[in-house]
Amino acid sequence: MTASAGAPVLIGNPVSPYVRKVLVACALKGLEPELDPIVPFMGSDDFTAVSPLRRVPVWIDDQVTLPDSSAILEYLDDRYPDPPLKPDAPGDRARARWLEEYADTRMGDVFIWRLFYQTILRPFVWREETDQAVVAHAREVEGPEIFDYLEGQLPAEGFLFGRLSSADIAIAVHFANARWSRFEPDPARWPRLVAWLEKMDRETPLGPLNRTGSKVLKTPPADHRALLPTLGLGISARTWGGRTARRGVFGI
Ligand SMILES: N[C@@H](CCC(=O)N[C@@H](CS)C(=O)NCC(=O)O)C(=O)O
Repeated sequence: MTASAGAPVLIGNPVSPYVRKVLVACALKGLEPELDPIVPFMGSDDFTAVSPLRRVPVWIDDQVTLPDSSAILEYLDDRYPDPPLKPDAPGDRARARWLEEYADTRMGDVFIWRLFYQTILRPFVWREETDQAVVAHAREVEGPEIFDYLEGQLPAEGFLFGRLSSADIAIAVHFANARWSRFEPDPARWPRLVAWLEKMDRETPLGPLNRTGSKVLKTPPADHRALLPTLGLGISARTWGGRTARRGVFGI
């Protein structure tokens, strides 16, 4: 199904790291999608038709409906190649794909499904108690393992592959959600990681988008559609949002 002959639509709100990932790519390429800022788990019945896993982001334009951030970035890079989001050399391109996959899956597991889910979504969406053992394990074991791995992958300075790439974006987006869950890398233990994060915040569209996400997080969902245009983001006429939360297809 393709929906819009006009501006592309991006379903999802900027609190989601995967939605910010797509918004960073759009900002770099000069694209201005209209947002349908639904809260995860709050999609309508129609949402399943565009996102069979009932996850955001979903990109809808005159050519495709795509329910996955990496597929969306590949598509945007094919259709709007300037500036490219992948490095040039085959080895670098392969490593960029791997790091993006690592960010989407493992960093998503730990920073979204353990920390952010347990500390913010679980109490506020499901009215359930945080599982403190899960949070402690993420903070003490799993998060530091991720930081160690990234510290070994990052260069002494600059972006991962010289110019900014989809791998930098996919990794960096998770850190705002970790920070909102009160978890940040210590610069004394992970100096490259922290210096690179500061560069991402300072020199790429991620910095302003993280601040947008932070404002959305502090705003009741009913007011998100009114808030986002005041922060420079367009809103779609149609919504795929529903009135009640329902468990995702993975049972979370
Ligand atoms: N691999 C997907 C992951 C997307 C994802 O996990 N989105 C979360 C929000 S941050 C979601 O929609 N969760 C609701 C659910 O799983 O039911 C991507 O890269 O787009």
